[in-house]
Amino acid sequence: MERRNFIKKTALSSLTVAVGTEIVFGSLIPEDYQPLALQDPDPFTLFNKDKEMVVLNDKPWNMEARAHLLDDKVTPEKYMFIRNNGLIPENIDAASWTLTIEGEAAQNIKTYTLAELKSKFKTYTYQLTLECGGNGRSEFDPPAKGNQWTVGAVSCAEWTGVRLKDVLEDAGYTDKAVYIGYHAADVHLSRDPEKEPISRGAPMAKALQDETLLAYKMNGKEIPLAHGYPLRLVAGGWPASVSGKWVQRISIRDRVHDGTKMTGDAYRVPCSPVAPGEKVKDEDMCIIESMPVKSLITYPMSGAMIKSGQKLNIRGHAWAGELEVSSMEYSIDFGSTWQNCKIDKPQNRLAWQHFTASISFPKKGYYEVWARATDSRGTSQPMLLPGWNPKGYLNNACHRIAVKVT
Ligand SMILES: Nc1nc2c(c(=O)[nH]1)N[C@H]1C(S)=C(S)[C@@H](COP(=O)(O)O)O[C@H]1N2
Ligand SMILES: [Mo]
Repeated sequence: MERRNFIKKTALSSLTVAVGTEIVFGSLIPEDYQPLALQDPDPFTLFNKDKEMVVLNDKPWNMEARAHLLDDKVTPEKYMFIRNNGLIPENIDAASWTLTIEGEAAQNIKTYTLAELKSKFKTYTYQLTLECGGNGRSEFDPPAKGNQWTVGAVSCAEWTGVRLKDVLEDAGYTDKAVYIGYHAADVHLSRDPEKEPISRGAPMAKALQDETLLAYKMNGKEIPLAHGYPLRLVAGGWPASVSGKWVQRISIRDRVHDGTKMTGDAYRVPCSPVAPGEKVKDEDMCIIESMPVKSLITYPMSGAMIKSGQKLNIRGHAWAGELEVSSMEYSIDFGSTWQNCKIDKPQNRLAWQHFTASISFPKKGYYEVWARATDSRGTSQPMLLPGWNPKGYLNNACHRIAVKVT
């Protein structure tokens, strides 16, 4: 009888408060059991996301936007995808948060508080495009393991912080420096404190770019918890995995950083093209650097209906990793012919660019609008799929929407 009285009275009363009504048979709830009503918190409320966002995984949390949700010129928090490799750190205290610069090629090991970073270094604000290396993975065949992102693992928010370059120069580094690697506060899914969920980085040249930030604000406010509060590395134009959230340490390495998800086949593609399904040895896989040219039609939604004789005004964004998008076109005949869109200059380097077009259709019926961007080196998006790769990265195929003219 003793053993059946599983739950303590005090615990029961707090559960009752949380559930908002009497828990009939509450005294029989096994110890350490969490009633369903308190499990699986609504992820949209939890992360301030719009209900139209799509949850791909809850352990860890991964969530993507749909194309039409990315219509804003600067992506608001509610439409920003979340990609976590581990568990979001808990009980963050920004007042005691520090960033340490260290590593084989660091002149000094130096630790800064957030307040020191903010007061010691000049502040910069940039719009920066962050796209997950696996965005578009769901279209590859044979399929690749991992989150089946469609088109929505991309964002362009406005980030404010100090330049990584200024901090690295303040700490000092030797001529042995080739790479930086980040170490962050998130927790491995196994909860093993010895393991890091992810620890990636970038060559010194990228680390020292003007736009590579240690950011403490997103869209003019403190960075939301899911996106790296209170301090985040932001390296626009590269796979977003380089932009370490919750960053606590930056190592200045004398070799290519070999942290978690830097080695093996992670965030790598075959150095030269392979046939779909082909096995590729790790040593024949190369680290992804600048992301490829890509675009997204954010208005209207696929499935738009318009009246015959009416023009359709489309809009969206285009980006090209480290490069600029130099031209933007659309096709209504499955890629046989292409017409120009109007494309704006980026707000700053590494920000996505906005395009518009006003489209006439020759007669009633079903159409698809395909959009194609070309970068400043003359490389265009592939119409259907780019080269297959084992991990399903870098799908920059033309985005398409269906339109009916009635
Ligand atoms: N510390 C830490 N940083 C991280 C990650 C992570 O799991 N932990 N995920 C990376 C990956 S793979 C991506 S695509 C981006 C996603 O950024 P977001 O969730 O702010 O959109 O964060 C990167 N930075
Ligand atoms: Mo990613």
